Amino acid sequence: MFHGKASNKQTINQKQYNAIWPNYSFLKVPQTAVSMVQQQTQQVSVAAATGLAAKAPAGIQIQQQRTYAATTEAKFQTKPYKLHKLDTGPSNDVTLSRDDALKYYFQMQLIRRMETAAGNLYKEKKIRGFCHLYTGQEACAVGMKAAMVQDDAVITAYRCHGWTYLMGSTVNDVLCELTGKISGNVYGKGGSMHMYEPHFYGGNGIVGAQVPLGAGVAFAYKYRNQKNICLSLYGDGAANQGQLFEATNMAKLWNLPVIFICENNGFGMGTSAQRSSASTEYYTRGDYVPGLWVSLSDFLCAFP
Ligand SMILES: Cc1ncc(C[n+]2csc(CCOP(=O)(O)OP(=O)(O)O)c2C)c(N)n1
Ligand SMILES: [Mg+2]
Repeated sequence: MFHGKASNKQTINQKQYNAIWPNYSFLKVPQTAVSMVQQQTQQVSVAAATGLAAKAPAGIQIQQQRTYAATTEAKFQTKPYKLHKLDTGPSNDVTLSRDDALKYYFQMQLIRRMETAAGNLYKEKKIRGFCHLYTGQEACAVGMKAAMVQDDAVITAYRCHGWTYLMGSTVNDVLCELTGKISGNVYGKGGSMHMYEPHFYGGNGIVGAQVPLGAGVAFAYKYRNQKNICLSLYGDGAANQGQLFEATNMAKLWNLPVIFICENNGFGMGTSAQRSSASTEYYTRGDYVPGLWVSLSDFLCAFP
């Protein structure tokens, strides 16, 4: 597996690439889309910075309503958690510093805008093949990334553009990958579903298949005595796959440092979770494994 930022990326030039993959090099690098994403995200972020002071809780003095420098942190209550085989859950009280708030808001805005650009490029037929967007689920990835420590790993299904950015790629890397360019995350050969970064194991197209792979990454950590975890993400549709239960069994049996995370967006290819699942309480599915339900849209629920 090669990574977008790996030094071996420079060893192949456009001429060599064209010789091997002639059909993929006719598209222009979508520079307009890239700069549009960056510009728009910057503007929204500045607007957010000015707005944060207005939301400061009572007791925090605001010197100037229109500057954010006066407010260094704010306290929030998360939406309630639901617990499975756990006596206590994480605290509902979260304190967020101004710098962190702006950083994570920026990341969520950037992913949203990058996905909008990707959606437009798809409609213009500049993205061929698959294009699964993460619109509406940005808070999940940004919250989880905020809680991860160095060398923690993540593996997900095919909605991977946002994760690829969070794990180290640039907007340019992602959009070039989507449009089949050599400057893409994996030389334009992976496309929407197959992007990678160090400690990011993709981007996987077979529903549910990434879950046991995530358990495998966790096994490697345990085997090497490395104090890291692997986040293994899947959807509500994938939740009914047999391999999930097999992976959960092995993970519990060997006490692997893995967290299985079901991102329930309510549908699997247009079929509602209620129609496909006998139980939609996915956080209890692990049976003997503790589970936690958190709001999909509340970034603060995953905040460390
Ligand atoms: C093994 C397998 N079966 C079927 C498919 C076709 N397929 C692609 S996406 C999808 C639905 C998955 O839904 P969900 O897990 O909820 O993910 P979401 O798209 O909602 O993120 C299916 C059945 C596939 N890719 N792999
Ligand atoms: Mg789904």
